[in-house]
Amino acid sequence: MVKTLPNDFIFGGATAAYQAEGATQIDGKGRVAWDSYLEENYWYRAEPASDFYHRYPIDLKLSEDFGINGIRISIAWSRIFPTGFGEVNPKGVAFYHHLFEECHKRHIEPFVTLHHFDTPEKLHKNGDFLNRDTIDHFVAYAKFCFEEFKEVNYWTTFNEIGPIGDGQYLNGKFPPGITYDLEKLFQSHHHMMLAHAKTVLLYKEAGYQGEIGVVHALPTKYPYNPNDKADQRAAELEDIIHNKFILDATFLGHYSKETMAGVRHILDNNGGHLDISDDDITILTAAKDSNDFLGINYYMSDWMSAFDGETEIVHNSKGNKGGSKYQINGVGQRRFDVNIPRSDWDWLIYPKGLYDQIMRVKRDYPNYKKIYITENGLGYKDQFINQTVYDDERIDYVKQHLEAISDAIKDGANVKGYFIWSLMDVFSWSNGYEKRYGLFYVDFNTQERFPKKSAYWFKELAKSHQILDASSLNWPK
Ligand code: BGP
Repeated sequence: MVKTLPNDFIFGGATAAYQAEGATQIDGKGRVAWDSYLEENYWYRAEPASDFYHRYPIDLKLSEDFGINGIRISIAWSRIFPTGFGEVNPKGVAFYHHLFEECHKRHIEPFVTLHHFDTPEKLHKNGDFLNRDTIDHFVAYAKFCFEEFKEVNYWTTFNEIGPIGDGQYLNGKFPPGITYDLEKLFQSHHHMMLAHAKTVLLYKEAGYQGEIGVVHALPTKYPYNPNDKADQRAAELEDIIHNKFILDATFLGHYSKETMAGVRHILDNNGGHLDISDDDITILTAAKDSNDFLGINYYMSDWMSAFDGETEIVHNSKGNKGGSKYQINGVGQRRFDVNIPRSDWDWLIYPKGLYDQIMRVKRDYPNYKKIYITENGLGYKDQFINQTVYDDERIDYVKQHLEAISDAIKDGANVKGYFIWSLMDVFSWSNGYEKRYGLFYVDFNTQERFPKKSAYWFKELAKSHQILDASSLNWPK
């Protein structure tokens, strides 16, 4: 039987300022840590990206034409406050007013993220979110945006506090490129969660009419051998690092006994000590019931076995299947010898993991209110043929994940929308322009857009709310 999605469901596309806008050095934008980091470590740059800074009217027109009624956009902090605080840059403010106006003109609801990986360079150099001053600067920036952009109805504080910490302090693929430092990882998670909680409190206390939430990436973690106690523990510990620590902070307002026991075990093995004060917990507790929604980004699951050897993480950034390695002393090792399809970048494709993750939030954090799937999609080396991309693999990936969402809704979860990553092709933080996700193909030389087969499929989906096969699609190519 064909599965369906509710009438009021949002069919959205997701973007992020740094990956989409380009225009990094104009109109008063301040530098971000990524500007030099890409130059020093990668083969691509944030220019031209998808030139969204100039071409957003085209992308929004296409979105409307293809049935999309929601868009995730992030504000580049350093367009508003070039150094992270102090003087406001009026051109940055004007740009976002125009962008939001165009969204509404096209009947596309903007879901606006305040921070999507792009801390201003000056704050980054001062320790980024390891420095508690950054929390205050973030809250001040958020306050400015709430006052200024009254046309925004949906705010997200942070995109993916988990992967930011991973990239910065665990696998070292994000600036400042530190590896295997689990103390910094948890401390940064904690400070970002504090910044989130303070911002939510401020928003609610000021009585703004819109909604506010946070977006977490929640990859589901399973034991490699489900009957092996040590593998079960490895999955639990991995889950604490990537999911449970930040979910606890969001919805419990403290870190549960099991979470803290896991964190202590991880830090005993890897060194480190956390600074979490009673005052911090008071703030988290005060905010825990004020999240209007949780955004879940879900791409993959992992299978874990116990591991006590030397920590080593190898990132497969070029899409050479089989190139990844991930093992943390006293935590576990990711296993790839499982019978699960995987992408060229070694992401294990498991739609049931999304169902399980949604149901876990419903079960363990019953004060979650509602969920949007704020990112999901397939990174692929698209072939551009006949002015389009025959991306049946992507359609199949999205279809299976939407079916998992439909099942979760049937089983009582309150999921209100789905934003495909990504709306149009953008570059990938640590994998460049070759890893494409978009509904709209972008020729990065000319910046022309071409709807892929998946865009036509998504249009049908948004119209009918039925999750159909790619083969049933009637499309012009
Ligand atoms: C999420 C980010 C996005 C996007 C996506 C795909 O972590 O929020 O910005 O990049 O993942 O990941 P990647 O680009 O690494 O393939």
